[in-house]
Amino acid sequence: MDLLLRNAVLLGTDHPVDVLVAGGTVAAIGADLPAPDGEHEVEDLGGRLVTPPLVEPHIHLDAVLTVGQPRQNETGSLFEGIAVWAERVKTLTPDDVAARAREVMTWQLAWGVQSVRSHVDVCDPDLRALAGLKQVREEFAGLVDLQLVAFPQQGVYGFAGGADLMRRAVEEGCDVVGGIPHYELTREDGVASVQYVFDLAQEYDRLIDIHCDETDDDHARFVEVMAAETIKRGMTGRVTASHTTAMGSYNAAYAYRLVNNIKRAGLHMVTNPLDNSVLQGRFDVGPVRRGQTRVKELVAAGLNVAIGHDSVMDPWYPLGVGDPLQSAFVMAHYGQMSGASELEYLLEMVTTNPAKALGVDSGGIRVGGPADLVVFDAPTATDAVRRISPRWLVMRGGEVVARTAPATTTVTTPAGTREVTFLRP
Ligand code: 17E
Ligand code: FE2
Repeated sequence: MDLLLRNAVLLGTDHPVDVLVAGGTVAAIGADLPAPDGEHEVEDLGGRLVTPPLVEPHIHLDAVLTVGQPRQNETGSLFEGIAVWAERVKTLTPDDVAARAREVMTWQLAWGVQSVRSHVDVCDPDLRALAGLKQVREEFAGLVDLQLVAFPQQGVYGFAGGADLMRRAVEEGCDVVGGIPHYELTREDGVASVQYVFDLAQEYDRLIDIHCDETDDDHARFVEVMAAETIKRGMTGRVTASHTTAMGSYNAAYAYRLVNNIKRAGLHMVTNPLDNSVLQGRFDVGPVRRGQTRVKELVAAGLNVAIGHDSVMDPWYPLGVGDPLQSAFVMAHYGQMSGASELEYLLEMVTTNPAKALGVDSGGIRVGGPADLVVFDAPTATDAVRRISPRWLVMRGGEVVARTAPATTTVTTPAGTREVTFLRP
């Protein structure tokens, strides 16, 4: 049945329009559209913000919901998180992974996320996490597009058999090749691991997404290797560098040269403000560095920068509900993106920008495009970020797949009892 959405404020505009959804696509957009002839429904969105689907470019679905298992991360550092996870990996089963990932993907869909890229730890001779995530990829087909990254959490060369496991994981269905050069045993191994990732990706025609320089060590310099390999092999557009937090600690002369080379390479950059705001700076005794990549400089250089969530309740980050708007909210603070246009841009950093990195539809809401969209219970992008507003409605292929009835709050004062919406009257 056709659906006419009235009074939708499309992202980047400030006046309401009507959107006609027919046959799974957007059939018309305009002011006061006439109702279609055939059987149809009409829903008035009352001036709510409508965006393209949210895209999650970086999460570890194999680890979600494992916080505290088998023990807590007492120091809160990345490295203790990796050690705790290695213990938990011993008891993984494909069903255990699938059950946890299925739960969080359902949460993500409720927030409007319709494409997800998940890293999957392949440092396991039985590749149990991959088996579990392949099962949920199948289950969510047509609803949430799930890309799987072969991710060597313990290192390609630091883990016995790591290189072979990477190849097997790619052969067994990973869409993307990952890496962790800053965690390899030596700098030389780190460089070799990046080259191995590029070799595999070329051999199997896969995309690349490397955890790169996720450390406060200003000597961690593997992003330059990624940029160089991308340039030399002509792989622009197919390569993403994730985390890259060491960039926040580089001297200005080096950073200047590096940003230029990243630009030449056209790397997609993914920053993960939730995890890295708590993981980095753990060895500083004050002032504590923020430990994040140079988001504003990368955006100013014209690069595609997207925001990732990274973790939901795992050894690295005990919080999270899977909502990219929480990541965007923290980005506004941690990255000081509080200017009016920066606040608006945060919405692009969780929708169209990650879509480009993943190579999924990033064309926005347009006539003839897919009827995949998200309605925020907010009149503007800034209000959506400020209130981390619920998703009123989520549509995929013309079908409503999630709805949230926002809470109502009433307050009683001597002036009487009234409802508050946390919007400027
Ligand atoms: N593994 C890693 O190396 N870094 C992270 N931030 C997470 C897992 C969450
Ligand atoms: Fe990560």
